[in-house]
Amino acid sequence: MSQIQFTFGLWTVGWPARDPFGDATRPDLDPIESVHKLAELGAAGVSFHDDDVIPFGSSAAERERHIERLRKALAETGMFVSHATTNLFTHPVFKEGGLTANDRSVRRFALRKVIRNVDLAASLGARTYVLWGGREGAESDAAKDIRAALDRYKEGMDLLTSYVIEQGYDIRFAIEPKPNEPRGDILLPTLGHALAFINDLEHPERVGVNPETGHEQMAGLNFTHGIAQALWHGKLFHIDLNGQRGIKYDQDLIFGHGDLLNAFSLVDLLEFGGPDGSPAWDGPRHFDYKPARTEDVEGVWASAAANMKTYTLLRDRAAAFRADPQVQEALANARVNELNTPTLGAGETVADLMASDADFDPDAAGARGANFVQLTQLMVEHVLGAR
Ligand code: GLT
Ligand code: MN
Ligand code: MN
Ligand code: MN
Repeated sequence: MSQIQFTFGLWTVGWPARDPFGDATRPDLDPIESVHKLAELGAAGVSFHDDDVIPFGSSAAERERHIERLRKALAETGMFVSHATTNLFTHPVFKEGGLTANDRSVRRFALRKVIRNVDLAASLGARTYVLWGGREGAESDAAKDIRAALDRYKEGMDLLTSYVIEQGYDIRFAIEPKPNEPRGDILLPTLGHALAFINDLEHPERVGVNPETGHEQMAGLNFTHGIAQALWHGKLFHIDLNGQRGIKYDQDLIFGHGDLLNAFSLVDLLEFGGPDGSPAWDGPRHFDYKPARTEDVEGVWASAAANMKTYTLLRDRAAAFRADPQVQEALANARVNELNTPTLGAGETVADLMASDADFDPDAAGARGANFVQLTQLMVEHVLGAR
């Protein structure tokens, strides 16, 4: 099987494990060293926020120096830029939002920050630019006019897409939904909200989604279903893989350390869900997780490797699942393939459909088992390595 391209956010391994209740448990890492370390571990690329490589408030000369170091590390390691994005959430200026802050001067500042980093992203060959609107939201229903906020979000997206088109950049934008945290309620809280919003943009073809496993699962949603729908719309532009256990704070666990069965079905979809079992997704397998606060720096690198190992193991398990004759039989028993047959025959009319009523016995069909559970059990046995 072909080599999978794994990529990591530089902020993931670089998280010093400061949380709302406690100080950092690890030292800050030099992002440039992280590029080298991830390359050694077998990753193919990295993603970054402007502030991950160019500390907020850097002078023009410092900025150039930081960019030069990154360029050099990428050249030395052969790593590519999986996506670039903007930090519109750490500095207090963004406490009430970036592109949708009530304060117009903040919105203008946020747009300048994005545009500056889009230029950098283009110069580094990035083809995807992510927008995670963690601070775009509110805690008070009365304090945010949601329709006006969506107008301003659209205004920002329209400006950015027009800008990359004018500049001739080969860049597409990917919106990353999240229901809450850090804001009490975030705008575009799920994949579905984001997909609907994209339809109303000036250049919808330049905008897709960057869904994160845990963010959909925080909303109680099935991540595999969400990714399948994003693929169906042709809107999966990037992906953030991690783990989450149910509806609670954003855990950002290692991939597979949350809902393992959902991780299995996701890998099966990404790797084998295309025509004739080809991959359904040809972009990078990108991890956005947080090395647990309990671990030291060595543990950080072990956790980075664990993401890739778990993904690869699940890919192998999914291949075995598909090759198992008993699974094939169970798929047939569950009529999985029949769903690909159009509901009406070629040339059939509504009258033909209505006339077919006599051929069908709803009581008999209702009494028939659908045979779904056997497939779940086979999936569990494959995941457990019992088959
Ligand atoms: C932040 C967030 C992630 C986003 C990153 C992109 S930043 O760490 O929690 O889910 O993908 O801005
Ligand atoms: Mn997250
Ligand atoms: Mn993410
Ligand atoms: Mn995150």
